[in-house]
Amino acid sequence: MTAAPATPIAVVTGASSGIGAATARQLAAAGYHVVITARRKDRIEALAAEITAAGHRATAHVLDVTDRAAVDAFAAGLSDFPAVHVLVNNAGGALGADPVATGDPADWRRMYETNVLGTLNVTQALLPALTASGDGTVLVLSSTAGHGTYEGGAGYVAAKHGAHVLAETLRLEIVGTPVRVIEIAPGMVRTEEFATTRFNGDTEKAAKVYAGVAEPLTAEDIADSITWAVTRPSHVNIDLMLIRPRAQASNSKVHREL
Ligand code: 8X3
Repeated sequence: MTAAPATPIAVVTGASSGIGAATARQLAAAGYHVVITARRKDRIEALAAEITAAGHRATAHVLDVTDRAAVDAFAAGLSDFPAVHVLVNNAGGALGADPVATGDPADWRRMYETNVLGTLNVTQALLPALTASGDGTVLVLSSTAGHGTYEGGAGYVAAKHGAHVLAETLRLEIVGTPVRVIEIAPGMVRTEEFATTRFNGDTEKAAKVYAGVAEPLTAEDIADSITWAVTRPSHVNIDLMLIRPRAQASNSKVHREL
């Protein structure tokens, strides 16, 4: 009798809400043992319990992707698993929407730290395990903000361009190894926290982002694309998928019914 193949492991960062949580749910349903990471312990533990109750596999691990020592310790702990096949670098986000003339450098720094250095930290730490799996995937959640700018967006746009460049460069550098690099670049996605965090808890400003837009994308739409991309046969590399709602023609051209 041959042994059953080990369940593939998928690590998802920033999985406490939104796209990260939806991705954890969908990858678990697709057969991955998901390792759910984020800073908020209660949220990721509740999500892991929900996924487990649904008959799938999940483990929660508190992690701040900007803390390199914590990331290294997390990666070392993953050696309990036989192999790590997928890393979804989802942790990140936007802070502020001020023009360049008045933007807060602290917001810019924090966005670079989470969106770029956070992705760098986790990718560097897990690349050996992903390579050792013989069939690894590094997925970077960038944004349409990584592919064009808009007024008031420069700090976030600069950080997401950084995430895009990280993905594109890594793909060049590791070609020939058994690891592919996928970039998913969503446009307007309405999640419970993205815009509220951006506007420092101001729900009125956050609501304006989606005002009159019939159907912004949902976290589930993006999780669906992520799950599709990572479940393609391993020789197929979806380099980049740029996804917008039908009502959004560009970063700044949005149809609103007001
Ligand atoms: C989210 C897209 O338009 O808020 O990554 O920059 S946008």
